[in-house]
Amino acid sequence: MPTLHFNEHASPAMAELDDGTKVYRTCSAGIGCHNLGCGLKVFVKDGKLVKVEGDEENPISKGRLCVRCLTAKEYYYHKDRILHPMKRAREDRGKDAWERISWDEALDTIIDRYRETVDAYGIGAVSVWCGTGREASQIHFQMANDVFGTVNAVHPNSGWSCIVPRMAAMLWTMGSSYIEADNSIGFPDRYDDPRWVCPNYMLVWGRDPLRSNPDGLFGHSIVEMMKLGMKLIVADPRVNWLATRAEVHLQLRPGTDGALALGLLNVVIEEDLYDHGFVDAWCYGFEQLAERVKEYPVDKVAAITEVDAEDIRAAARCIAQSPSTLSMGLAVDQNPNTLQIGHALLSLFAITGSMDVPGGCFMGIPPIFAGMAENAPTEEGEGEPEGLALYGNIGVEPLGHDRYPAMSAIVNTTHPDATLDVLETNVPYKIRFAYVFGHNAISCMVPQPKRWLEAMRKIDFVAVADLFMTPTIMGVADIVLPAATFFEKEGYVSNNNASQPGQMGAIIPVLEPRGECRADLEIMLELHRRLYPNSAKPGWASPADFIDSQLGKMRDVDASYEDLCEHVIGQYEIEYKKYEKGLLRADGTPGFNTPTGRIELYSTVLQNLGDDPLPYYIEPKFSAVSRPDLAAEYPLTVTTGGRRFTSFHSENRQIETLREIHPWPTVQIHPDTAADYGISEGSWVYVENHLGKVKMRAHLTPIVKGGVVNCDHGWWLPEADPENLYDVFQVNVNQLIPHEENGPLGFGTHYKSMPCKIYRADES
Ligand SMILES: Nc1nc2c(c(=O)[nH]1)N[C@H]1C(S)=C(S)[C@@H](COP(=O)(O)OP(=O)(O)OC[C@H]3O[C@@H](n4cnc5c(=O)[nH]c(N)nc54)[C@H](O)[C@@H]3O)O[C@H]1N2
Ligand SMILES: Nc1nc2c(c(=O)[nH]1)N[C@H]1C(S)=C(S)[C@@H](COP(=O)(O)OP(=O)(O)OC[C@H]3O[C@@H](n4cnc5c(=O)[nH]c(N)nc54)[C@H](O)[C@@H]3O)O[C@H]1N2
Ligand SMILES: [Mo]
Repeated sequence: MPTLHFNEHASPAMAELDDGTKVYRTCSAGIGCHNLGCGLKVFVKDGKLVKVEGDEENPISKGRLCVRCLTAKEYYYHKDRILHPMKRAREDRGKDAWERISWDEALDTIIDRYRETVDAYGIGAVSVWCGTGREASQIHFQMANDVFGTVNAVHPNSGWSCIVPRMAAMLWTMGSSYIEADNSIGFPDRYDDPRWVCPNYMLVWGRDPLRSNPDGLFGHSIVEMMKLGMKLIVADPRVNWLATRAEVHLQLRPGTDGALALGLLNVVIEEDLYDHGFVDAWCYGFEQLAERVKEYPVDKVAAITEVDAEDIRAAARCIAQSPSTLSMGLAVDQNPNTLQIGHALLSLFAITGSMDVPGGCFMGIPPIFAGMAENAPTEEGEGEPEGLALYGNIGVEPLGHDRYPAMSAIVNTTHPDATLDVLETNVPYKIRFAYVFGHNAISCMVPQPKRWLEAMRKIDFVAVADLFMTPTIMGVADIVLPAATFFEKEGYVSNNNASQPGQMGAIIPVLEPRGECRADLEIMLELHRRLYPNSAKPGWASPADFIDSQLGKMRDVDASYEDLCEHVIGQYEIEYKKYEKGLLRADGTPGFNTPTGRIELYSTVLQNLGDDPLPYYIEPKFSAVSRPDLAAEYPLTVTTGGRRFTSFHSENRQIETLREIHPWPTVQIHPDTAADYGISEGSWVYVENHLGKVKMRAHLTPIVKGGVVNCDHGWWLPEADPENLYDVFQVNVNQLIPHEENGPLGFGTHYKSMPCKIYRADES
């Protein structure tokens, strides 16, 4: 039985209008996005892009589209797109001194420099860098391993503070891959399916899904479920749209999430609101957890978090009404307390009987079943990444895993912060070669970006593939490759690699590549061909071939790229209550995929990794409580990164319509706080702390908590001087974020809770 469901009544993948305009149905993989696969109708006439609209027949987005896709025409035709490969002499790094070259010269140079590096210094000197949410990030680890033969895949997000800490908590304590709020995404008739139950409550924690559509949750599905009766509890220092509609808004002091989560557990256990049957049958360590949460009585938690004690009690009583569900976001990761916050929140939903039930928290298929471990070699050596095997790198650990061994247990990249240490010290060895794709470190991902810029400049050779020039390219690259948009290439989108129920959608090339642009996958296959001319590796002949082989590895996805192209989108279901049916464990027995076979409220995995097996609270390291000395000079708290519709990280800053909507880097300030500092609406201000300062425009709004300011992230000014790196160091808030202040196992950091002061720019 095929598990991928295609709607046989849907419109064809392409229809022709009377005037000859072709209307293609396809899915979006961006203009930078989280792989949800919003449905698009792309209107093309005489080979020219006319407009993009939402596809009403897409079962997830149902015709809705955000402003980034609606302005995709501006993006595709933008005058600043990189259209040809280019080179620059190493001594000209930082200068706008590019020379156009052919693809052959670009690829040969990359290969020559790669071979020279490996011959002279060994494979360790090679690194492959990537960001998030684009095709490149789908293939990053695999290409580092297979094509470049290195274990040093770099994703330099301090403390891997994006999804990975949440996934670690999910895997280690619940034995699950990604756990998402059940929004009936896999059923063709969605909310009408009788197997689905509407959650009583959704706890939205440090996430703004209406804007971010993150990690497999199409934000608007929350609104759809609210219309069906679901109520909200929101934990966020800002009154975002969802918070204004919540039964209880827990407007916590940034970074105190751990205390709040433990306080909620305290109420649920103290008031006996938990599901005794489920706890007795399926949970491990309840007594110890109950002891631990006694350390977090509500009044103490209220004092730590600045949330009213009655609100904490009220929220806990709501959440305990099973089935309820959890939508937790980036604020969980961007905190050194991250694993404990994740563990505590998941435990809350476990003991109240909302784990893996209809309308609860949907447990993902463990990686062993989901094809996510695709690059793991078998015992026979089959499927070993060609490059890794050639260089004897099988089993070698990426940089930084000696210091942070827990990283190895969840992800195949170097430890982000340890990577900067290696670059700065050349210990244990110097990194000399970097291939970078889909990633703009200096504007967006790294904290203390001036340090990273200097450190990356020490790398002997850097090649970057991107669609636009960026501060990172201008600062460090020697070769630039022109990347293709999703209009110009083959691809697919899936919900967490089919470990969650959801959709599998085709990205269909509907336009000729502009200039000499090429898809990242195509570039990688070409490098592979040139590096391994005798390779007959199945699945590496063409992008479509590669996509077929990827789909083939996913559980039960019995479709080819051609099938996807024909039907545009398919959905697949995954069962509820998998723990009762033996669907979570490799041995096929009922239970959870943890060492004890139960949900581990007391985590034997965390214990083995050297951390406390029970959740606990860490006060943010630079808060007024921890550092009164800093607070004297920097009395406010800055939180960063709340998503905007108009940008995907540092992308889209050159799109005129989007800049018209949101023209400048902005800091949101409560009007009372602004009045204290004589700041008026629209004025330019500095936000500063002991690490650096940044200039932004003030927006006075009561949606931020008093004493807290919220800064945009990912800013640079494409219109500014390239040789001043597009003013990135005036506007990139990451100058206020510290390097390597991670949690005990190396996860999380302070992107969302740092001290600062704020003053008018004309006063400086
Ligand atoms: N202060 C603060 N900093 C943050 C965050 C925050 O909340 N606060 N969020 C963090 C998070 S969660 C993340 S994931 C990181 C993201 O950081 P990054 O993933 O590095 O994101 P971008 O800066 O947008 O860089 C992506 C680059 O890829 C290019 N690009 C787009 N599509 C393609 C493509 O198909 N091929 C190629 N080759 N290039 C392409 C874009 O033009 C852009 O230059 O930022 C982190 N930084
Ligand atoms: N348009 C757009 N969409 C995106 C992205 C983008 O750049 N633009 N980036 C993508 C990526 S890579 C990611 S990881 C996701 C992230 O998307 P989300 O998980 O939604 O994360 P954010 O938007 O950073 O923040 C969500 C909320 O956290 C709140 N918050 C701030 N500090 C704290 C705190 O200390 N505790 C709590 N509980 N809440 C806090 C903010 O006020 C904000 O409302 O979005 C993805 N989607
Ligand atoms: Mo992210």
